[in-house]
Amino acid sequence: MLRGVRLTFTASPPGCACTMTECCVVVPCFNEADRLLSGEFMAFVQSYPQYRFLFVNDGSTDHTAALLERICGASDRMHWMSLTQNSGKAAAVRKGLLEAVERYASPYVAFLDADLAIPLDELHRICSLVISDPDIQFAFMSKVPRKGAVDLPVKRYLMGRTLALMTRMSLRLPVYDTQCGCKVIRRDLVSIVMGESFISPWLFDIEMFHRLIRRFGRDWFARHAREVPLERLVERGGSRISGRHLLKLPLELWSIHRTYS
Ligand SMILES: Nc1nc2c(ncn2[C@@H]2O[C@H](COP(=O)(O)OP(=O)(O)O)[C@@H](O)[C@H]2O)c(=O)[nH]1
Ligand SMILES: [Mg+2]
Repeated sequence: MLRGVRLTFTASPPGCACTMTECCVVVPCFNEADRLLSGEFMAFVQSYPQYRFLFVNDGSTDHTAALLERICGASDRMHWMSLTQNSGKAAAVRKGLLEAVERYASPYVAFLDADLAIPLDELHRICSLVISDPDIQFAFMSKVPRKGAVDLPVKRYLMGRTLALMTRMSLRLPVYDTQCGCKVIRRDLVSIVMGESFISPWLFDIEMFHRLIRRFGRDWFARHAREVPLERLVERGGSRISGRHLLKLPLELWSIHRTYS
């Protein structure tokens, strides 16, 4: 169910060929031809003129490119770009956000996993919160369990909590979950969090937090960043992260800690 929060709608600045939207949402896509719920994205942009989407095809080897071409042809607020070779989620999100800021005037940008495990009504909820409160410059969803609404498989929950504990020690911030696949940020902060390449393809979210703290400090974080617990999660399965990569995560976390501390 989509909540009826009204957003302010800003007119296009003179000389801007595109329709001004409040938020450009980047969706990294690696071999998503069978998983991408194109109908849901299309219905959402039709209902909510304040959003545009930029899909990043990350060197997919299935029919993702053809699918994106078809769905983006159906709306002037759905776009796609292609990376010539598979570069991993971090690089796809980074390139997508940099491109979004370059191409579109939206004051906010976001990213969202293609599988819509975090549904579009949740995206709308967090974006509405950010847009309506000028104090919030960065917001991130988190997977706090809620019986019957946010249920996580036990293995994933335990892994997530272990990672979260280590992350909290590294960041020295009272954050519950840094890894949820939906974050919204003000456009002027994109060059700070996305300027350099990331160390880790899957823990890059933690690097975003470190970069913000490095630039603005922890007090800024307390005032201008907001954690928004998910109200609904749709577990889709079919995770793209490999077992081999899971084993590498502690080392990557250590490397991130060493780099930013
Ligand atoms: N660009 C890129 N995106 C990826 C890659 N692997 C996964 N993704 C994207 O990252 C998002 C999250 O992937 P998913 O498999 O749902 O991960 P999980 O649910 O967090 O385990 C999806 O939008 C994927 O298409 C990759 O190698 N490259
Ligand atoms: Mg997923």
